[in-house]
Amino acid sequence: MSQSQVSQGIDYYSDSYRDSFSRINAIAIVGEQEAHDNFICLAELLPADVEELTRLGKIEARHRKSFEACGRNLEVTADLAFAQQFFADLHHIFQKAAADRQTATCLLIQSIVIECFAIAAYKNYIPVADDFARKITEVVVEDEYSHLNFGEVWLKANFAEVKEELKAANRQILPIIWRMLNQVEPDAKVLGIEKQALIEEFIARYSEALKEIGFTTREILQMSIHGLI
Ligand code: Y39
Ligand code: Y39
Ligand code: FE
Ligand code: FE
Ligand code: FE
Repeated sequence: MSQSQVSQGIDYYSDSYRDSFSRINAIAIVGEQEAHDNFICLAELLPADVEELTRLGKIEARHRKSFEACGRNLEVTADLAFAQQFFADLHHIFQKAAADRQTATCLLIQSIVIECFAIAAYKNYIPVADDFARKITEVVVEDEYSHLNFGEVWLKANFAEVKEELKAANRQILPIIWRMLNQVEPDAKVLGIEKQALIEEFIARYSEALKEIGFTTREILQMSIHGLI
């Protein structure tokens, strides 16, 4: 791409764009690495699905490489330490749930919540991305829908046994996602992504997933409110 690509009023090579991109790009890189690790961990919890989960883990590793290329293309050094911090709370909740063999909680974190977060972010990034990153993100977001599907199918098949665990996990996780959203907002805005649009897409994807798993509309509303309190 040309060094001076400017579209929709965004100067991809300005200092302020590249400063914000160093954090958002790092969130995508570290997020994809976390997603890889989480699917490998889930493969141990769900031996029956080891092949499929290993396959999903490999796709996440490929996503990480794709986003590393997006950073190189803009000559940005990703702020990986910032991103590790950004994911730390979610990381530790996942680790503890895995140690306690709470498979449904682990699936809710990775295959539902983080995937909805990824879809909300990527879908809103595509229209404002530079040419190189846009093409990459269009491919990545299609994969994320299939990752979401894996969690939906498993949790739906085991709904009666995991329902209460999911409600408790939702209560623990949503406030963290909300904090993450607020933390990313200023940098997302510099990239041309509005917080309102992120929230709308997240809630749309998340409620759709909860409905698919088996929750009633009333339960979904209750669970959303619990995320706020
Ligand atoms: O399953 C996945 O691939 C998820 C880990 C990835 C989430 C990455 C989140 C990126 C958020 C970027 C913020 C843009 C506003
Ligand atoms: O009403 C609700 O369910 C809100 C608590 C939940 C937070 C929504 C967080 C949206 C995060 C989107 C992040 C996309 C990068
Ligand atoms: Fe991914
Ligand atoms: Fe760790
Ligand atoms: Fe994914």
